[in-house]
Amino acid sequence: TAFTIAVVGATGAVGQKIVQLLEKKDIPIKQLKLLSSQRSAGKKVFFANREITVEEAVPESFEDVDIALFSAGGSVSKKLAPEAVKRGAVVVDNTSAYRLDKDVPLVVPEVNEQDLQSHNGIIANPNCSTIQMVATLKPIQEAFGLKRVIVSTYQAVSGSGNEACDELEEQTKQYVNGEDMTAELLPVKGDEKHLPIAFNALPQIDVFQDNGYTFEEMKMINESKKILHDDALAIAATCVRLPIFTSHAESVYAEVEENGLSVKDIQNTLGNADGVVLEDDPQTQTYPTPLSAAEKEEVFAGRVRKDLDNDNGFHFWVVSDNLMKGAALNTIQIAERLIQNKWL
Ligand code: 11C
Repeated sequence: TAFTIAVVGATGAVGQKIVQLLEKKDIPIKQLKLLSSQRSAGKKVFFANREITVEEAVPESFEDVDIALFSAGGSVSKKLAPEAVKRGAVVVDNTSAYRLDKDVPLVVPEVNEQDLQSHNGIIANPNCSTIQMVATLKPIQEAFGLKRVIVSTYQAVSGSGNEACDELEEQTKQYVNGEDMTAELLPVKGDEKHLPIAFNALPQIDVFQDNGYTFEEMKMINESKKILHDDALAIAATCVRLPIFTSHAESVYAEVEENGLSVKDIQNTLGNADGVVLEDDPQTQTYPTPLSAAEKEEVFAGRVRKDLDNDNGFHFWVVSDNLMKGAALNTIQIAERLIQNKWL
């Protein structure tokens, strides 16, 4: 069987990657519908050597669609995902709109594929910084038990979309030309105050919550508990935006239940995990970086060390392409598993 697939938000940073990956991967496609806001409708996109015109996404767009991949912001998903489901489509949603809903599975296939079975038409794709972290935490949790996680992130501007990449480029030119940098977007689009990202580090991704954490930090915390099926997990996050175009990096501290483990135990566990590649050799300065992980499909881990004070604590470094495994690729992999397992 071949499937009719709709990509909502087809002209955005993630949508473009989804279209590229659909061309590369082997999901049999009967028809590809590229949908967007009214503003981007009419644009042409190349797919499999032919031009497809992007159409405005409306409820009727989803007639006869089997799988709808949404990546056009939470409000679009809230409005149109139920319309797609009503018309018989299964939705994989890349926004935060449904992630914490009880009847919506939140899935990283290597971690909790089985959760897909209980879907009611909508499956949520986790936040990019959550996906790469849980890909490394799951094998550790399974092998040794997981008590506490503390993570600090080093995140790329493409997480904030194509406009943020343009802003970083522009500010970089302004800075090296000795001009004042103009900041109109980051840390949060639409906020009153903006700060330059070029040659800077912004300890704010998304809006602040009442508890002093940002929404991005709370996404990492709440989504990880849900995906790892452990509401009692002790977990805290600090999310920082850096002037990097692609790939998020994370410094992760994980405290395990089992006593007496060595660095080798953690390295072996990460090295054997599905979708994770261990790059860890201080002797040869081998460790992943945002540039080395860009355009790759896997999650890369390195710098595994034992905490100097807590025998059950380990530190490591995790890097992955935020638009690939962090977004478009994980979305496609969810669709692939739904098809392979006949869970559509
Ligand atoms: C960022 N993690 O880097 C965000 C982007 O909830 O899917 C992804 C937003 C989301 O800004």
